[in-house]
Amino acid sequence: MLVLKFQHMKGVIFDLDGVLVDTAVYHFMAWKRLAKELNIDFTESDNERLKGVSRMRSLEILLELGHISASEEEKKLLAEKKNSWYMEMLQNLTEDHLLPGARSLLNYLKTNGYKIALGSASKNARFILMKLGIQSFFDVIVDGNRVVNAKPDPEVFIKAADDLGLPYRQCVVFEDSLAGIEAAKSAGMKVVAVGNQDLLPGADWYIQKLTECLG
Ligand code: B16
Ligand code: MG
Repeated sequence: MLVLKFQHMKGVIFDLDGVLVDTAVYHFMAWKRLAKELNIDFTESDNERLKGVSRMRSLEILLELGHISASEEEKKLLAEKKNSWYMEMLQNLTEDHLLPGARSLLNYLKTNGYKIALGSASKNARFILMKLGIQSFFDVIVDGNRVVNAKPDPEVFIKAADDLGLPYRQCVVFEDSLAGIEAAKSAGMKVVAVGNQDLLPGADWYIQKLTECLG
C-alpha cells in the first residue's frame, strides 16, 4: 500500500487536472476548436505539451505551432474565447467525473489526520472542485489565480505548504506533469507521479491510477 510510505508526511498536495479529474480532454477540445479557427494543425500529441502549463503559456505554444504572432490584446481575447468554450463543457462535470480512487484516497487521508491542499495551475480550479463535490476535503486551495510563477517554478506548492503550516519535507505531491514534478522536487517535497516513468522522470513513486494507493 503506497499510503503506508507516507508515515513521516503530514500534508498531501494534489494537482487537479490529470490527477483528480480528467479535464485535459475538455482543454483539448477547446484548444482544437480555436486552432481550427486559426487554421493551425493541432494534434493530441501537441496537446501533451499543454498539460500543467498556464492558460496563456498554452496559447503561446499553440500560436508558435501555427507560426502566428499576436499582440498582448489579441492573445487576451483568444485565451478568453478558449476559456469560455472550456467553461461551457465544465458545466456538465459531476461527481462521476472524479478519477477512480480519488474519493477513497481523500477520505483515507482526511480520516488519518493528513492536511490536504490543492496545487493547480488552473484558474477554474475552485469551480471544478465544487462541481466534483470534493471542495470540503481541502484545507488549502492554491490555484492559477494565486500564483505568479507557473510550474516548474515551485511557487504553487510552496504556497500550499506555507498555508498548511507544514515543512516542505513533510509534504507529498501528486502530479501528472513533468513541470509539476520538477516544481515539487525543487520545493524539497516527495512526489507521486500519476503516469509513466519514461515520460515523467524524477518522481519518488509511480502509479497509473489513484486506486493503487490503497490497494
Ligand atoms: P485554466 P493542473 C492545468 O491544471 C492544466 O493541466 C493545463 O492544461 C491548463 O492549461 C492549466 O491548468 C490552466 O487552466 O485555463 O483552467 O486556468 O494540471 O495544474 O491542475
Ligand atoms: Mg495536471
